Amino acid sequence: MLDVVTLGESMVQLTPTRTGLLRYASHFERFVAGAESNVAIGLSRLGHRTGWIGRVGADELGACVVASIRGEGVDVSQVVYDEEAPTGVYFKERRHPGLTRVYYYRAGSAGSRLAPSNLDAAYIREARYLHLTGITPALSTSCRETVWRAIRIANEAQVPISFDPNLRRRLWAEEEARSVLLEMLACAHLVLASVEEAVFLTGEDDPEAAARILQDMGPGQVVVRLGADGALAIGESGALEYKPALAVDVVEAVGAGDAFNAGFLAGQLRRWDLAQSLHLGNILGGLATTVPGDVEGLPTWAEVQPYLGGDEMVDR
Ligand code: KDG
Repeated sequence: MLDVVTLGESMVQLTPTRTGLLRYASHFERFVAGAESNVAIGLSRLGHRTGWIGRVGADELGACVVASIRGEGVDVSQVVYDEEAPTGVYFKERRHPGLTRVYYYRAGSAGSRLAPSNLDAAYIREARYLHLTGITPALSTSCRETVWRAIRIANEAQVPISFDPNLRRRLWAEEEARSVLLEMLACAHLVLASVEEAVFLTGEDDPEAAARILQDMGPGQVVVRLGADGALAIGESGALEYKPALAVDVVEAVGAGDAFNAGFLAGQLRRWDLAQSLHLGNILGGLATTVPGDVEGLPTWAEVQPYLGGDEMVDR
């Protein structure tokens, strides 16, 4: 039995070693990333059992994506290899410290051809959580249908769904995004949104008020990530919790939301209360920003102990 099963597209990510416009970049670092596999990896580092369902090209980059995710201890037994479409790629452009742009080369990719027939219902039914994002339904009609089939499977088996809207404006129009994300959100038990997404979905600028509006739409728990200001959560009882962010020197912030989600979910899996789960989420979110890639900064369970008030910080 897996703690968290997730599905989505993961890609090879190329990041220039220097800041500036991408057109001038000639040296790149290669990473593997995807919002959903990032969450699975974050949980796996903390000792949880996770599985990632996705589709990659039957090509070298597909082999790279799967080897990397498998190497992090995530189960990849459900991955489909597509003979007819390539693995997606994206570039990060670090325009200057503080501004990162993302350029996707994923239209028609293998990941965007994920289809409902790729889902094994039994695999999802046995999970403690199904984690979904709003990226997958933006990729293609078959991806959107896959998301709805996964939601039906989870609902029927009473597997709670955690959902991150992960708004990606480069992938779809705002109106369509808002309507699909709200439909998905209504089926979720736990929503993990950034403050920008909470405002986008509700039209409400105040994060707590936005969280309450989102909760009224269905989910029992709503978390709003406030970036450098920490995170807040509204629980089933309606009580509000808030925890400040971990103070770190930020190198690059992409992936911090996924890391937070992994930490928060780990807290929930350990049956911690909302405040403790927020704290763990903030620890992972903060540590993820200390490196250029999405997942390299994610801690093991032993490594989070000092931040939880346990052991001393020097390891010798
Ligand atoms: O959350 C980080 C992701 O944005 C990144 O890894 C790429 O999955 C990705 C996406 O679709 O934007």
